[in-house]
Amino acid sequence: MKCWLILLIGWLPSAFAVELIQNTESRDYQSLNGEWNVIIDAFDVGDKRKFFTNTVPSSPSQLVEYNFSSSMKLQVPGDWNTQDKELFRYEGSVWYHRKFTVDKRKNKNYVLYLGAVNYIAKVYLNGEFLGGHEGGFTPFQFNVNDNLKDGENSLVVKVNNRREPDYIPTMSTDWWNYGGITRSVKLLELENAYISDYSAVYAPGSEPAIKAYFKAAGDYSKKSKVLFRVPELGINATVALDKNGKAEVIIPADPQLWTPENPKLYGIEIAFNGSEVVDRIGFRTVDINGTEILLNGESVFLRGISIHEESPKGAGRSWSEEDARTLLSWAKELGCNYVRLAHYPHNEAMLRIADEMGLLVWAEIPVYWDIQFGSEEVYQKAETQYTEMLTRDKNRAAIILWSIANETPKDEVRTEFLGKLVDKVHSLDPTRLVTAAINTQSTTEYGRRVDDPFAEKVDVIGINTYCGWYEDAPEECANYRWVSDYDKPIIVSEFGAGALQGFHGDEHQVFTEENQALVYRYNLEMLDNMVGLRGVSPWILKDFLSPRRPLANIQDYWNRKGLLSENGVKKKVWYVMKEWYEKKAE
Ligand code: GCB
Repeated sequence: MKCWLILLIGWLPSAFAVELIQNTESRDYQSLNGEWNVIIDAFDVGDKRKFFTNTVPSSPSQLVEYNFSSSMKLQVPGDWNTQDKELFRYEGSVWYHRKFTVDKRKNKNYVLYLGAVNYIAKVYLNGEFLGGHEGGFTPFQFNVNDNLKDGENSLVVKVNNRREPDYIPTMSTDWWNYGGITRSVKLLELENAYISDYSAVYAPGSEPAIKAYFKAAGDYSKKSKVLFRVPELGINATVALDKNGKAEVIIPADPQLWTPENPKLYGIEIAFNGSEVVDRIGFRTVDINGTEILLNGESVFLRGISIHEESPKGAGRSWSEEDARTLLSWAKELGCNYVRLAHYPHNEAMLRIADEMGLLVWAEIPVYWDIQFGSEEVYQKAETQYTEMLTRDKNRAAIILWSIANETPKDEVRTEFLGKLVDKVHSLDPTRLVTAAINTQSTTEYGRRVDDPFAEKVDVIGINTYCGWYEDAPEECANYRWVSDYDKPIIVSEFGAGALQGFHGDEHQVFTEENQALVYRYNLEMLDNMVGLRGVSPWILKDFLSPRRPLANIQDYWNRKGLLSENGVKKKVWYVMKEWYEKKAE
């Protein structure tokens, strides 16, 4: 295995890799979603046997020990675990294959885009290796101009979701390790020169403006003019690219600012070299002042909920707009103006719909628990995952918080690793706040003290605390007093308790709906007394699958801390939380 890993590092920077293309939905593309043939390869024989060549025997005497066309089928996008019983707990390699036809045109750039593959992907087009990707929740792409054929093409993706110590996340997580091609696959047909990336942000001041950035890719040497329009703001600007294909402009404009109450999005149009990209972007500012979080200069309290990217109908990775709407509508119904998208980058639809619905977002990568903080290689992986997420999502007004890590040990090596990542994220995006979920507070006579030196580095402190569940009796939580060594806003990024929906009993019997509600009531009293508290995102919207939750007849491999059951039935605690948010919103 190690040997394979060393090879892997070597092939990651592939010659075909291109920089991430902003807003692929707005480009011309052929969807490669649908049915793919797959071969389960538990012992990894496929590389040696060259599954990627999709060889069909040319005579009855030729021995070929695989055959995609007669093998089982899986839907893409989709995790494999919930599509086939045999794959429910499978962790290993699966080879995916599909054919597609292209009417290949001259002077175009063809880019193969994969929205997410968990965790390692190796991609082959017509038998040729395009490159690989590591990291289960961010997009990647390859230029396929040279490999793409006019007519029929054969695409093979080897996917491996085995957990390894030097991965992010690493060996243990409290969620299901869904494998597969979990988000959309597209063949983009772009012009010979195209705008690969752009951003538009609000620049406040006595003369407010929109600051826009454009980056061209492909053969842009002869094309240097970008047309940037925001019709509703009267912006119609021609922008010249520099010799590196980049441009930055500041255009006076006074937009209506995006807020959860009025999530105003402006249609923007970017025309370049005969094609146009359109987007909908909100403009707002976010800042801190002491223990306040300021949205457009006004103090805001974040009424939130944590969410896993799991189907509203039960098990399975969700990826569709429909699922995103259901999950986020539940958050709205609860009275939220904020969601914590745990514990990894969610699909793009979640962010776009959060923009549309007016839900502020905490986004994060799976630097979760005890990863290999001492390894420079692992650090580079974290930077890559962050850069990929941030590049994809930087135009979403909803995102105000980039979270660096979740519940990491309080030691120097980790603090150095995370501190470096904070600096990196700030340098990539100076317009948003950086946070982290920290669970390493010291105990005092009256409660807890926030004194983790890493808290020094972040703008907003996230606290995960399970008073009344993993520690202390529920009643004790009400008397808890929190003190912080830092004059910074605090978000209680997690608290909670488990309950099996429909299981009723005494308030002190664990896993009853009554007990869960009791734990919440006392925790909410604790939060009412918390100095510097500027938001909460209880754990969690709905029950989710986890291999760490084996208790038969109660958990059955579901983490039961949802306010909703796995398929959306409300537990008593839902109403406790909703009532608190109603009061908070007054
Ligand atoms: C945590 C973790 C979260 C778990 C949760 C739990 O602190 O951040 O991923 O699922 O606790 O249920 O124990």
